[in-house]
Amino acid sequence: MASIFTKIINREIPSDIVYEDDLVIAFRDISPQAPVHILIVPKKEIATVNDVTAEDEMALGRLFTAAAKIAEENGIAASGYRLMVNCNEDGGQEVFHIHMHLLGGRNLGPMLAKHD
Ligand code: DGP
Repeated sequence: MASIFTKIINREIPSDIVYEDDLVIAFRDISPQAPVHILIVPKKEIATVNDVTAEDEMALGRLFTAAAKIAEENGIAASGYRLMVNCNEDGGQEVFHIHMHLLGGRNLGPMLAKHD
């Protein structure tokens, strides 16, 4: 079954798309955790980082090129931002189609929540 992000890529589900090229698409997260929260997604449906192969390197490298462009366009390149990729349960992954979170527009604080 197609992932929810494949449905966004195919325009079967609406989203606020901010960038698209031959290999990746980027759209605003439905539940933003920061003033700028954009998901950058390879068009190829790869479930998790564990499923990445060498043939995916071009598309996955493109996530960074796109992130830099999108950060600049959203005015957060100089102030800074965080790029995040979650994997499986302990990583907090909810959508099993690899994606990079681009978060910024405020100071994001420590990288991880503190736990005992
Ligand atoms: P992760 O936990 O890393 O798998 O993040 C999944 C993100 O996807 C989460 O921040 C919410 C977002 N999301 C889930 N469904 C949709 C959707 O239908 N549209 C958009 N724009 N974002 C979605």
